[in-house]
Formats: sequence, structure tokens, C-alpha cells
Amino acid sequence: MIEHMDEIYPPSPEFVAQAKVDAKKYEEWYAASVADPEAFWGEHGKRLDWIKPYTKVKNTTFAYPDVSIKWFEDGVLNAAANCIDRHLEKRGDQTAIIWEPDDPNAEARHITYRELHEEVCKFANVLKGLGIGKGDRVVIYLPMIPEAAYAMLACARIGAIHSVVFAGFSPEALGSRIDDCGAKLVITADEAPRGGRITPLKANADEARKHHGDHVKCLVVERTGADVPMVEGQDFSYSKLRAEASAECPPEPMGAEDPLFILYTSGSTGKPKGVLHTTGGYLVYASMTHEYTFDYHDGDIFWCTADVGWVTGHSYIVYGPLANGATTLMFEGVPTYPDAGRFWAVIDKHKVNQFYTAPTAIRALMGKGLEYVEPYDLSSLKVLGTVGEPINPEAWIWYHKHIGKERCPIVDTWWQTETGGHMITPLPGAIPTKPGSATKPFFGVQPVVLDPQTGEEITSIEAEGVLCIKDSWPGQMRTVFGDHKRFVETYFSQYKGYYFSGDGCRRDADGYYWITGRVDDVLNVSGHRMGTAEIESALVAHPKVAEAAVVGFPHPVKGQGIYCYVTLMAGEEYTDELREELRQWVRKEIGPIATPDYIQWAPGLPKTRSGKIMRRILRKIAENDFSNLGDTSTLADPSVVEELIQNRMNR
Ligand code: 6R9
Repeated sequence: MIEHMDEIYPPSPEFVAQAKVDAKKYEEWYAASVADPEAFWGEHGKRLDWIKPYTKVKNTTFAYPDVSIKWFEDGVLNAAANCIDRHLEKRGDQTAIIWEPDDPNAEARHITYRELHEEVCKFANVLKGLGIGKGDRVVIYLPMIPEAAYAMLACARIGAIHSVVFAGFSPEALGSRIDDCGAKLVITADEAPRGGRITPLKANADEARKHHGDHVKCLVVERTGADVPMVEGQDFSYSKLRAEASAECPPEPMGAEDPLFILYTSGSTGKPKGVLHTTGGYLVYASMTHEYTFDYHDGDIFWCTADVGWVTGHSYIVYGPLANGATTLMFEGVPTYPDAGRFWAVIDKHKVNQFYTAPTAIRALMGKGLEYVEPYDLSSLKVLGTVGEPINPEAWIWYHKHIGKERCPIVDTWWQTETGGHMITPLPGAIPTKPGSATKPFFGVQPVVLDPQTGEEITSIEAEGVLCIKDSWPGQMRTVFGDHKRFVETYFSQYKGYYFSGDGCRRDADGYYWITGRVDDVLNVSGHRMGTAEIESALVAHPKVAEAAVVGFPHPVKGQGIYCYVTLMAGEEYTDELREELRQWVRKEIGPIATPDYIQWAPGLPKTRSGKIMRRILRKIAENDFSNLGDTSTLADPSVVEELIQNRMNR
């Protein structure tokens, strides 16, 4: 047993007394949500403002191959109106977004709901002026600036479908996303300052459009004011168009099942998938999970440190908090700039009440020492959250002790791009936590543990296997953009009748869930999802590389690191220069987050006789564990294993 894993941390009586959901209410609501989903969600769907109320609630089936998911299907609403307009009367002067810039000496901004309304309407009119309308796809490639939220909400307001691409992605990765979704417009900035360094976003967008869709227009937000080349009739300055734009823009009435956004995410095979979320169900789910998982009360200051390029930023910086009329903090920088105390400084500066970050950040800051935490008060904090990967108990305890001062419940939220919002998470006033466990399902979520071999549900309380979900919830993705078959095959074909998450898990005697990590070829590096196949195809795109196999290995800060085995074209020589060249090559092809930690030269790769690479063996070798390689007799050439081990030891 790992230290602390069997400890239980109940919320304090003071916390429970003020919490929106206590243990009794959780049990009651959860039971009701699975007994009669129609009635439960029919009631909670009313948390939004509907232009035309729904009369149908749930129309879903996981039956292979006829998977179909519809929620609130005859309802009509607008997501931006729900995030802005409906709050104007009561909280027009309340801050909607606090923006904390990269440079700690530059001034933070407070944008009220009224200002947000004006900015989003102007942005929406600029988009209309560029010919964007309902159903058109718009790629957003922006730094963490308020305009990123304006752009998303402006799309939602006019019914355009946004696809935000993380500003750390390379031109190549941006270009393939522009292509895949058939975007009409890319919104970018001149440059992005982050951690004191500058990324040339407009130049990246130009590079991306050279290879993919050079007909795609580009709208450029001025962030640093740098002089960037602008092509007449093709590139447009946002500040110029904004100055002429009207601040009136009626929200487009949208069907609940009309698409809201596409977000690309990695799977175990092929290129990233365009996960499609629709309007009604997604917004109900994002706002409800935001309120209850974080026990958000009116007037609280909420801070999620994710980038809007990930689903966490969509649901818990923009849509969830704003639908709830919250004050959401948006941070442009990184946790270690100007020093490892930045998060804590920002919490004190803006009196943050709920703080939501990734385990990798906690581990990195923990490693810098307590002298970066001690100067700060942190007494505004009420709830802490984690997301993106399993949290190791040591990091959990550190977070609990030094940041939460043993006073704040920690919500370890398990969910995915595909799920739209939290799926397994403690509700902080209801569920005692255990370090490293995501604990119990959110309302309406029915997790099951399947035997990976038989596909049978394990019905005993204690169980270990693959994590699937038995029935639909409103925040579920509806399809893969442009490829419904891929959606059905990826999530519903392996275990018929269930949504397959791709994660493994254990359920303990108290019915708590412990996520054990991916069971497919997806890596989780610093909370970022990456398919081994993507990195492999980047490597083999290099002229000197013949074959590549990529696996993960345990990394103390990043959770998992990237370990590559590479065979070269005949006649090419293995050198340190080439190794560095390949590292830089992958960086350039995908982005810095995909930079390999290790590249090992491999004269051959271990394959079955049918030519399948035996990753299990490569993982063991990467982990330096040569004792348990299992059965290697089915290999086409068992001697390659010995060679790989020798190379590993000499690395
Ligand atoms: C929200 C988000 C999803 C994958 C998921 C799982 C891992 C996320 C986790 C967690 C353990 C948690 N994951 N939260 N593992 N505990 N609390 O991260 O979405 O980028 O799509 O990644 O991340 O492996 O399958 P996404």
C-alpha cells in the first residue's frame, strides 16, 4: 500500500454547513438521477434560459452500431446569451472575467458582464462582416487573453462552430486541424507572450495556411503590437474592424443539438479526432458540474489554470462559470514565471476562492521548495481541484497541507474531452476524500468496471478492470466531426452497449474509483493527451527514419515521459547530432509538448510474426525493468530484445 492511500479526509463540519450538497443530498439526487434520468435532467435543464423550452429530454442509445445521442432535442437556446445576456440585469456591473497577464507588473483587467456583452457583440459583428454565419467553422489560435473568450462566445452567438487550437501547437498541427474541420477563418494574435518568452502566432498561422487552406482568412488580434505581415483582402486587423463594429448583435436561436464546438484530441490510432459537442446538453452539464463540484457560490472568484485550448478551459474557464454568472480568472502566464510562487501570488492578489489545476503543476512546484509558498496567505481559498491525470498521494498531501492549509477539500476530477464535464469526482461537502481517488460519480453518471478479456461487468464492489459508462449524460460528445463511424468504432465497438473511456480503474470496498491510467496507446504527458501513433508518424516523416515506436515511461514531474525507439534507413548512422535533430523535428511537427525525453537507437523492433510491434516489451525496457518481459517466444526475431536491452543499458 502506498503511503496515505488508505487515509480518509472528511470535509469539516463548517464546510458541510455552507455546502450546496451534503452527503444526504448527494445520495438522494444520485439515486434519483439514475432511477429516472428523464425527470432528473428535465428538471436540471431548467438552469438555462431557453428561447423555446424542450419537451423531450433524453433520446440516446449506445447500441452498436446505431449509437445516437440527443438531449433536450426540441429545445432552442443560445449559449452566449446564457453566458452573458441573462446576467445583465442582476449583475451587469459584476466582474465576469479577471485577466491576469503574463508580466506580473502589467495591469490585470476586470471585465464586467456588461463589458463582456459589448465585446462579444462587437466580435460577433466582425465575424459576420467577414462572411461567417451559422454552421461555419472558425479556428481560434490565440494566447490566454480575454479575446479568446470573446471569440468563442462570438461564434456561439452567431451559431458558428469554434475549434480552439492550443497556441503551443506547431503550424503543422494547426494546419491539419484547419483542413480537417474545413475552417473559413483563423483567429490569431500577432504574438503570444508566455513565461517571458514570445511565440510568433501570426507567423505560425501563415505557415500553417501555406500548406493547408491558403484561402482561409485570418483575423489578427493585436497582443504585443509587433509588426506582422498582413496580406490585403486575406488578413484583417481585429482592432480596426472592432472600432467600426456595432455593439448590438442579437443571439442566433440554436437547436439544442446544433454544434457548439469541435475540439481535437488524441486517440490511440491515426490523426487527432474532432470531438463534437452540441449546445444544450453540454451547457447544462458544464454549468451544473461547475456549480456543484466546486461548491461555487455567488460572488466567489473561480480560477482554473488550464489553457482554453483544452476542454478544461472550455468547460471551466468559459462556459461553465459564465453560464453560472461567476467571476472567472484567466491567466496568460505559466506557474514558474517570474518564479515558482506565481500561482500563490495570483491567488492572494485576486482573493481566489476555488483553484483548479493539474497534478503535474503541483509536482513541479512542490519540487521548488516551500520558500515559494510561505510568503503567501492563501486564506481566501475554499476548494482545491485537480484534473488531467491521476494525482500521486504525495502531491495530494502537499497540496492539502501547504496550499489548502488542511482546510480545503480537494476535488480530484476524472473526465475527458469526450465527456464535456466532470464524471467521477468528490462533491466537496458530500464525499470524504482519499488521496489519489476520484471517488464517486457525478449525478447521472453510471460507471462500470469491465473485465477487459470477457467484456463482462464486474458486479462485486471491489473490482479492477476497464472503466466504461453505462448510459448517456448530457455533456457527452455527439460524434467525431465528419466521421461518425470513427466515433462509433472508437468508443462503442470494443465493449458493446457501453461507452469505453480508454482508462483502467479499480473500485475499492467503499465503492470509490481509482483511475489507473490509459489502457490504450495514449500517453498523458503533463496532463496533455498524446497518441503514440502521432509521435511515431512525425518521426517516420523524417527522411532518415525507417521505423519508430513510442511508449510512455513513469516521469516524476510529467507523470509520463515520451520514450522513442527509432530504426534508421539503411546506410544512415546513429549520432548524437541526429538524435537532437529528431527531438527538434518532433517539436516542430507537433509542438513543444511532444518533445521526446529519450530516443533510443534500435537496429530492429520486437514484432510478432504478423508484424505487430510488441509495445509491452518496449515499455518494460523503457522502464529499465528487464526481469519481467513476459513471453517473447512469439516474436519474429527474439534476438532484437537482447540488443535493445544492451542499448538501453549503454544509453
Ligand atoms: C479533462 C481532461 C482525458 C484523460 C483521461 C484520463 C486522464 C483526466 C483525470 C485523469 C486520473 C483524473 N485524466 N483526469 N486520470 N485522474 N482526475 O483531462 O481531458 O485531455 O481529454 O484527457 O486524462 O486518462 O482519459 P483530456
